[in-house]
Amino acid sequence: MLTIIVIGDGAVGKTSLIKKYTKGSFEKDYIKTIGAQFSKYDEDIEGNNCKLFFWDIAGQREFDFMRPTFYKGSKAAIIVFSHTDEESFNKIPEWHEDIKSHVGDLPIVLFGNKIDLVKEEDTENEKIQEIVKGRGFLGYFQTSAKTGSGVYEAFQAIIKNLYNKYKEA
Ligand code: G3D
Ligand code: MG
Repeated sequence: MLTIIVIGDGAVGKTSLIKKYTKGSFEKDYIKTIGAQFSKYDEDIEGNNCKLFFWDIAGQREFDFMRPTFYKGSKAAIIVFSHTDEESFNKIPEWHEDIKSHVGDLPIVLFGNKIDLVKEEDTENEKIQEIVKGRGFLGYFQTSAKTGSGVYEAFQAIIKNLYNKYKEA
């Protein structure tokens, strides 16, 4: 089982992205009181069945005490920000430090979601590339959970990375 945490500010599109990628076929559990959601999904990679487990951690800071439980056992992380929400971009370092403090170095990819709502030339690509390089993220993908643009490629990047890392184990 490969556990991937999906984090980022509220309303950036975490749940929608997971839904889109899994075509809604995930088994979903929802912890209402804390807003956390976990999704199980079976995927065939090169003919091998992989069990993916996505954590969609709610942004509410009052549930910070629950965070270590979520992070435990995670093998990779997806940090999501929205192109329509500058604050969600500015929070990337905080989310990254949060991951590092709980699980250390994990492969991380960055998703810039809601690309359908902005013009390409309005995205701050230099600033984004700077943070990707500076923090050693595996990659950056522009996604739209609404149109589906980029979603498959983005998830595949992290899943393939994990698959290659763990297939020998
Ligand atoms: P979260 O899980 O990160 O909190 P959600 O975010 O997946 O719940 O999405 C928050 C809102 O943004 C939802 O709108 C959702 O439909 C919308 N959304 C998510 N991704 C995209 C995207 O790529 N493009 C556009 N245009 N909208 C997106 P509602 O209105 O349902 O609250
Ligand atoms: Mg959500």
